[in-house]
Amino acid sequence: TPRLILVLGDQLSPELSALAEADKSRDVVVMAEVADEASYVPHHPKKIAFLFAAMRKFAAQLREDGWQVRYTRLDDAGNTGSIPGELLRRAEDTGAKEVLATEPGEFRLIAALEECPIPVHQFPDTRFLASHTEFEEWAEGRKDLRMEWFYREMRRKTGLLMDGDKPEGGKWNYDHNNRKPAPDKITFGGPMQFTPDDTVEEVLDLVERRFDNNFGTLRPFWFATDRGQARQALSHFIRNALPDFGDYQDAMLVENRFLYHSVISMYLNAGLLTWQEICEAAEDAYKNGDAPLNAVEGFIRQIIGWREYMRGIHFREGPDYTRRNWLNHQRKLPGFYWDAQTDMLCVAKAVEQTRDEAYAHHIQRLMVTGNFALLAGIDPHEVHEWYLAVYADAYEWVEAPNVIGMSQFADGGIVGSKPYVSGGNYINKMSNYCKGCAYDVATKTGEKACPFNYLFWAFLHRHRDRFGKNPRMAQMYRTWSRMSDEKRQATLDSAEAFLDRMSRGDRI
Ligand code: FAD
Ligand code: DLZ
Ligand code: SF4
Repeated sequence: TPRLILVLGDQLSPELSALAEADKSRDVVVMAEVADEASYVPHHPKKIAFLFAAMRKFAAQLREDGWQVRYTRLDDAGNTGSIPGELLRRAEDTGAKEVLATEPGEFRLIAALEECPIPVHQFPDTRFLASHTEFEEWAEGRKDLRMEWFYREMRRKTGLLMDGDKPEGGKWNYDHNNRKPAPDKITFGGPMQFTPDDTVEEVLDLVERRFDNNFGTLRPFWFATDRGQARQALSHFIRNALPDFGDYQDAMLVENRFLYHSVISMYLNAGLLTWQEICEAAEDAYKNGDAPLNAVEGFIRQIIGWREYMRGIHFREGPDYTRRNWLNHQRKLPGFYWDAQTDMLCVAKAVEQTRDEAYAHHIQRLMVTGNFALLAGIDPHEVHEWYLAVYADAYEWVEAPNVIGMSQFADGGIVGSKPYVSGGNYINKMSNYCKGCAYDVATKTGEKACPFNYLFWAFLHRHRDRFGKNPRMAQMYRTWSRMSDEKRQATLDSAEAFLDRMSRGDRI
């Protein structure tokens, strides 16, 4: 009898462990577009279209490679609407008695497979560099789980940018060369864009029909949807943007949505690219003299460092992680996260581009929308659901540690040693948003003042008992204490008035 081989929408890799365990001559691959997966959060239409198109093309490739594939389209009559439902239906069709799967990236789906009436064997997802056990062993007994130490182990393990047992160039991390403010001119024209083929067009029509009310613009749709295209997008980045990636990693510009970023996370997370091919391409660029060490090291660190580390945290912390709320923040997510109707230009621009592209780069996510939510005391679970819905690269294993941990400090300091909060001056330094903003970044209190300015101090004040003793925040608390009583009071009054207006739904 055949066995069923489950391939999920973010498991589009020929080297997938479930496929490696399977027997092509006997087993049947199951892939399914289902309502449950498409609606556990209101995903951005571009995210859904990308996954469905990439799934259809991957299924066609598997058939060409000699696999039997049962593929369910969202509109198929008989679609049961869930992954377990489709497994049961296909088991009935084929007589299969068991399922081989690769462990999903979200606990809710892991649990659903465990509870499935037909036995499902979940094999480890070997597309990552660090296994769960390896991360556990690294984390075991450590007081603080700093990414940097984990990253060094991953450098040693892979040999990437290693000179024997020493890091290339003598240092592990070249970030002090990075983080330059936005340049006047960006020489990179942005990520490679692809014209939709017939498969993609068909999916776009489907998504338009079925997910018309979701936040996000579907067309123009330009993502790569198969491995070949994703590789072209990667080469395009390596050749044209990687050399400047390090310098301008933290910059933001009104008129440029991508700067020197790779815009490959959605491909990597869905399985169209591997971390190996990405990192090797970057390392080659350094070895051939095409890209400087600070750029290549910084880029490789994001992938074998941050990305793997975040996944480790997710699986170590468990399913309740997304419910953590260490700072007890309760405010509702304001409507402008969905309609960009705010006078704060930095926030409006980040939301607009998120709506149009299902993409924002790291500093927009962290220091604009994330920073604002944290300063304003928004319920971190609501923030988490927003991020999970709106970005094409978002799956809980990577989104939750970034949002709950890094951005909202709702885990109490597992991912970060201090919260990522700043006033308007940081945004002003790294971007040109403030020049065109209705608020004045140089003003600290009152109607015209940049809200980030007073919210920043009000946040520190509100959480003094939690952060007052943090040595990395001592300087900020000293500055706050040195302000005159009137200035402190004016700051707190401005913050309160602003948050009241926000909660009332006034335009702010
Ligand atoms: P680049 O800047 O070109 O970086 C290269 C690659 O490094 C990325 O493609 C990505 O694979 C990896 N990477 C970089 N930073 C991180 C990080 N912090 N965690 C994991 N991988 C990283 N990334 C996601 O893949 N999915 C998410 O849902 C997600 N949510 C985020 C939410 C918040 C609040 C923050 C602050 C960050 C989030 N990130 C997420 C991390 C990061 O912002 C994105 O990976 C990055 O913006 C993707 O764009 P890029 O491919 O152009 O990245
Ligand atoms: C995100 C997503 C969406 C929108 N739709 C599907 C789908 O219809 N079928 C499917 O197999 N996977 C989909 N996915 C990806 C899954 O939600 C993903 O595998 C889990 O969230 C685990 O990371
Ligand atoms: Fe954002 Fe403040 Fe600058 Fe306006 S002034 S763009 S709100 S940081």
